[in-house]
This record gives sequence, structure tokens and C-alpha cells, in this order.
Amino acid sequence: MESPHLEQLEHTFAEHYGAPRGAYLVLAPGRVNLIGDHVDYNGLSVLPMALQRHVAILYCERDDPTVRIVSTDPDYRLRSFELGPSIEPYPEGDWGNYAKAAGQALAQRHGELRGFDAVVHSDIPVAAGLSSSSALVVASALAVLHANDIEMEKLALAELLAEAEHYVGTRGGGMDQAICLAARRGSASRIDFNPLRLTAHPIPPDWGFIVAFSLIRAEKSGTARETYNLRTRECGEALQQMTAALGLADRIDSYPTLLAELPPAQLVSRAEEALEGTLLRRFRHVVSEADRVHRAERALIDYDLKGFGHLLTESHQSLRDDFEVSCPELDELVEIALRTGAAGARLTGAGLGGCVVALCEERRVNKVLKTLAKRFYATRGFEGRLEDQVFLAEPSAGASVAAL
Ligand code: NG1
Repeated sequence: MESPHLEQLEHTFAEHYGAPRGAYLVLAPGRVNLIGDHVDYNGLSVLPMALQRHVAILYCERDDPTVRIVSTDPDYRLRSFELGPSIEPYPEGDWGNYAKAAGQALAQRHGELRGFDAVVHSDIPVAAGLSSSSALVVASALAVLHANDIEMEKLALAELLAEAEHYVGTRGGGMDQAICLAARRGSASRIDFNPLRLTAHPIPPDWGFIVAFSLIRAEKSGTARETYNLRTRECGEALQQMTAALGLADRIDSYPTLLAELPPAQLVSRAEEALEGTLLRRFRHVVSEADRVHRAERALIDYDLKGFGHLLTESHQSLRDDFEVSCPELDELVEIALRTGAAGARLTGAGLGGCVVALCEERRVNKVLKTLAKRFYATRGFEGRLEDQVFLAEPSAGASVAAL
């Protein structure tokens, strides 16, 4: 297995722990969600694909339960802890909590565990809605499992880790861990929950998905997390009020069962009578987004670029106006992409900063990339590596572990 950052990983390893012996390399990809945001924690399907950007962990196992982990990025300093069923978290926002989240969940499931010395390198932009945090949780978990010769089925592990990541304080859904572990190269996957399952659909060869960062970080340790958790509660309240208004409260307690009862358009018009204000808007987003995911899956199967693009743009409007998780920079990126010939564009992931995803015909990709560079990044005087902010997404495979 190749990692373009192997030298850097080995160098940092040697600096902290001495020469690596019997080393393994774990790669866990980031993801871009094509459509279906803020629905996974409501039990509804999503349609993401894994990216060509990864969290890479180079590790050597130890013969005690200690985990030492450091990053090639000097902002993330060495962390050291013991694996066990009840691990005291670091202060909120500390990067070591992602490794602890994985370690605690696996110790609860598998008992006593051996630890490792590890170095992390990531080329997934942080706090950008591309799931760098779940990639770190998944990569840490695979290192723990592999160091202990434990095999776990991918989807069982994804379910365990979705729950495990709540350790860092976000009440997230299960999309990120599932796509990170079980993505298929060349495809996007529809993910269904309860029970968790993935259905892969090839991305047509002449479709290009561009990912562009708004330069606004949506830090999961700050206000973005509060807003995220607030949205999860609002969705629950909206559901309760709707089922009560429809006289279904005794037998319907989830969005999927409600959507099995009444079609989305009917639910939206009933909600417009029964709910108001914030809860109406949240409910309308969730139910209409669920419908868009199914229509987008159909459009993907039919190679219907225009139809898929249209749904992306509708999803953005819904996330902006009804779910209120956009921001001016995301809206501007979407507009530039659409004006330059993208078939559709939307914010992707949790929002409040982070990235947009835009769909274009392959022959238009360069023009859209160039225009974004000129109209968005150059006007802000951006001077860093542009290819880290705006790039063409390659539908990639899920996480892997290999001996070096
Ligand atoms: P990002 O965009 O990576 O913060 C979060 C959740 C997802 C999903 C999306 C919104 C976590 C780990 N991830 O992703 O489960 O709810 O927001 O669709 O909390």
C-alpha cells in the first residue's frame, strides 16, 4: 500500500519513538456527501462517496495497553493514554479524544487490549465537512484491532464507531464511519440505517464532483457543535409534534416509519398546517431531503446529470433557508459554480462553514475550478496551496491496513 506521506510519517515516528519495527500503515479516507445532509441522525438514507484524501496512521504495536500518538502537524502534539473501558477524556476540543473514543469503545467490546506507538498524517482539510474526525476515529480503531489480531465485520465496526464518536460530544449520525470503512472505489453509496447497509452505485465517467472549501472552519468543539446538537433536538421535537397532530403518536416514533405512512409532499403540506416557525422549517428540510436522496439515487443510476444537479441545488436551498446551516461564503461558492456552468451545487456535511460540492460535466471541470480560484480565493487574497481548498473528488475505496 502506498502513502505519499510515508517518508514524513517515518521521520516523525523515528523522532518520537526510534526507528519503526514491524510497522503497519492504516489509511482512512475522508468523504464528500453528495446529498442527504442532516438526515442520517434521523435514521434516513444518505448518498456519500469516499475521497482520495486520507488520515494515515503509521503504527508499531506495543506489549502493554499504552497508546502514544503524535501528528506530523506540530499543532497536534503527542498524546499518551491507556486503553480500557473507561478512559478519562482530554479537555474539550483536544485531538487526542478521537483516538480515545475508538480505544474506549473497543476495550468495552473486546476486553484487555494491547496499545501502539503511532504517527498520524492527514491531508483531509480539518473542520471542513469532509469528515476528517471520523477518519481519525476509524484509523485509530483499525490500528487497535489490527494490533490485537481482532477481526470485526465492517458494518458492525461502523455502527460501534458511530456511537463511540459521541465521546467527543457531537450527537452525530452514522454516515461518516460507514462510508469511511465500506466505500467502493469508483462509486458513491446509498447508506441506509437500522440496520446499516450500503448500496454502491458507479459514478458515471463523465461526471465531475468539485469540492471547494469556504475557508470557514466549522469547529466541532465550538458553536458549530452546539448548533449541530440543537438541530438534532429540533428534528426530534418536530417529529413528536407532527405525529401527535396526525394522531399517529402511539405507533410512529421515527422519520422512516412516518415516511412509510405518508408521501413526502403530503407530509410537508400537513406540516404547514400543524407546525410553525423553526420546527416547521426543520421538518420540511428533513422530509424533503429524504425525498431528494431517493430521486438523486435514481438520477445517478440513469446517468441523469441535469436531474442530479437540480436536486443538489434544491438541497442547498433547503439547508440554507429551512435548516439554516449555510453561511454567505458557502452561498457564494454555490452561486459561482452555478453561474460557471455546474449542473448543481450545495453545501456538504454539517454546514456552518466547511465545503460545497458541485457537479459538472467533465469538460466543464477546469473552467469551474479556474473561476472558483479567481472569483472566490483570489478575491480573498488566499495564498496557501489552492489544491487543498478546491479539487476534483475521486470516488475512492474505504479504509485499509497493510504491513510496511
Ligand atoms: P461533518 O460534516 O463531517 O461534520 C456531520 C455528522 C454526520 C452528518 C453530517 C450532516 C459527525 C461525525 N458527522 O458531519 O453524521 O450528520 O454532519 O449531514 O457528527
